[in-house]
Amino acid sequence: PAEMDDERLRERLAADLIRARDRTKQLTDVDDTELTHQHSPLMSPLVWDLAHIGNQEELWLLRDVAGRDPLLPETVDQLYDAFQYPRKDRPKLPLLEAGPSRQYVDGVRNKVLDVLERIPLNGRPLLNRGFAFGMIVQHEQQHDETMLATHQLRTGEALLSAPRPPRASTKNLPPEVLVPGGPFTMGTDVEPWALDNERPAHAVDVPAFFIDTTPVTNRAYRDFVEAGGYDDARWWHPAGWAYRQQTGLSAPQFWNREGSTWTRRVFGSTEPLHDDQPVVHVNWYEADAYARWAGRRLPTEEEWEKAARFDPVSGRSRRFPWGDEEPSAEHANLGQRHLEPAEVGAYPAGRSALGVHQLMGDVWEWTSSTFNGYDGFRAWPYREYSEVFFGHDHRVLRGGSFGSDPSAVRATFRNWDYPIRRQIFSGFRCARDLTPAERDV
Ligand code: AVJ
Ligand code: FE
Repeated sequence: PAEMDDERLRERLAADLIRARDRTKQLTDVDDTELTHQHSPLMSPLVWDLAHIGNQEELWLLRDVAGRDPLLPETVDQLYDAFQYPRKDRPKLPLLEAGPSRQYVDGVRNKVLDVLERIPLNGRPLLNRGFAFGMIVQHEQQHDETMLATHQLRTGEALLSAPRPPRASTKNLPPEVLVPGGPFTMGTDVEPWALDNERPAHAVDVPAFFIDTTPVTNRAYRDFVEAGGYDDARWWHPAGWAYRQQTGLSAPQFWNREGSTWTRRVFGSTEPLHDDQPVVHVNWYEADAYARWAGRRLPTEEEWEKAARFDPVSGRSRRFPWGDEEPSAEHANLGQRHLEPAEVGAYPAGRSALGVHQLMGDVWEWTSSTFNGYDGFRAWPYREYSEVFFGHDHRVLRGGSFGSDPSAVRATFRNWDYPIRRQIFSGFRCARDLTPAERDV
């Protein structure tokens, strides 16, 4: 979307809207009981996500951009405001039923495609380079990832299928990569669809550190489990230990021990644990405890972004680890092309300038940082996207998962969640400081 003329931009936006909707349809192509049932108190019924997708689209593209009147009565409209009712209470609300929800989102979309053909794309800041449409594409894709997590939480037979992810093509990678000290540019002023919390671009001086070449694997994490890591308070953040005691967590979500072998439930089927895939469905406390056990730590958000974007030759920050081109199937496991992370070493073409692999896709990566605005942050276009979440105990996740669409992630993208959450497609990689001897070199 950077340097396109208006005609091409319109085509691109329409194509992205249609692609997002195809995915939404796939995720909601279930019978009415499945659609309206709540599969976990952590999640909305799928029918809420569906109508909420249409409602956000109506709010921004029909009411705001095109000046149209609301399509739903106020009493129904407000049910789709995420801040009115928590997820756990949503199934009890007088929501639109399955059929009317589908009709509503289709009706909104038809009108939006009409608006997109006519509206001047440079008339207002909100429309600059198609931002409002890009924001709505990303919003739909974000809820699609949320609905994908709901599918993973369902019990019963799988409703989704996809080909297996690629196997590792590069083995024997060095375990860690040195990221040299010095300033780099974090965040962005130019990325056309960047959300407010990714802005502004600013220099950050990051001392030298080592970062894992790949995300932590099931094999490595299982060693922690089998070494009794869940029973040793030494490795845990105090709040994490309290949570672990209270809940009895003993392994990542969806893991099962059968005798001496481990299996994992993946979208309705039970599979052997794949040693070389990144661990997924761990919360921040589990990631933090593993890192301490391994004599390491989680990277800060600054460190993660420097490892992903910094090009030591030009000194500039890239849009993606591999360069400025949009993600393709060779670069990263994104876009729900597969329903699980790929083995580490499966995406050599997606490595960063410094040689760090699989920063984008596969699993969201927990960082040690809490979620806040960068210096110079300005809420835009609405405070409820980011600002209302600042200053709480949310931790930042980076890089996107196999369930994140390429249109909704980039190396500046910031996700966040509570440190106890693990129904998201979350994993991590570790980092460490240089030893005194390494510092002297
Ligand atoms: C950025 C993924 C934390 O899904 O809760 C969706 C995105 N904001 N609707 C979320 C979002 C409003 C948000 N995350
Ligand atoms: Fe939303």
